[in-house]
Amino acid sequence: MAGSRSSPTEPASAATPPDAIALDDVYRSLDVGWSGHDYAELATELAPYLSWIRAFLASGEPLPSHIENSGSIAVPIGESTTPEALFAALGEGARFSMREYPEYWVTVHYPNPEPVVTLLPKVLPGVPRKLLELSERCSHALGAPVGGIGGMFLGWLLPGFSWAMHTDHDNLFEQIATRVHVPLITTPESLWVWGRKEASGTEKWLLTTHLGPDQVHVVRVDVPHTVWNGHASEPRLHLILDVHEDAGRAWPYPARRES
Ligand SMILES: O=C(O)CCC(=O)C(=O)O
Repeated sequence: MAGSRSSPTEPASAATPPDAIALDDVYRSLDVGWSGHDYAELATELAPYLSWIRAFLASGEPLPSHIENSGSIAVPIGESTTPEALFAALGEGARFSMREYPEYWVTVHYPNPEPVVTLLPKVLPGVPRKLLELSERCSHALGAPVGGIGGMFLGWLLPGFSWAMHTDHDNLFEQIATRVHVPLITTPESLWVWGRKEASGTEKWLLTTHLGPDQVHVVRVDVPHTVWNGHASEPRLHLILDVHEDAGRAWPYPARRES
């Protein structure tokens, strides 16, 4: 189970903190048997979500962010919900602010020191058929449920955006130790990063990798991590699915056999 997994960043003793993370300890590439055509169909079915993101960005409305002239927007996929219902489900500790627009709400909350911006469309087109198929294929390949209502979102990063390094298994809003990422818009300058935080708060980036498009990537988020869109002008968009390891198997998953 998730609680028994080893942490590659856990020091053997306080005197010997790790100075490296092996990719195999935190990442898997997953073969779900999809072709480029399948990924293109998925992208087409997700197009309405992109329209909302682009409309919000074009509106000139403020995008709260800890990085000047940059930012991130998350958009849940699946069933329509209201900000009140979304955050009520998380209990009393969940504080948020919101702005209402004709087609969506934009909420801001603080699971970590930086603001997290979520765009909630008022009327959703339902779960795209290809996304259901992808979730089933991922669930089958991993042996744990993947995605589902509340566990599927799009993550848009403006150029220059990066989170502070964090973990997700231990915070009120997430409680997820492993995620699936499917890059929809990306450039080689967009990186996934694992590392550690010094006692002083200083971050050490120990391992970086680019998650390529038209592929399914499995990443550990119970190890300190961040993402970085290092491109000067292009955004990055990933489809992100939670892996519900409490209801199935957990890390480590077998490594993919290269043919
Ligand atoms: O890729 C993203 O947009 C978010 C990744 C991340 O930091 C997370 O899943 O915790």
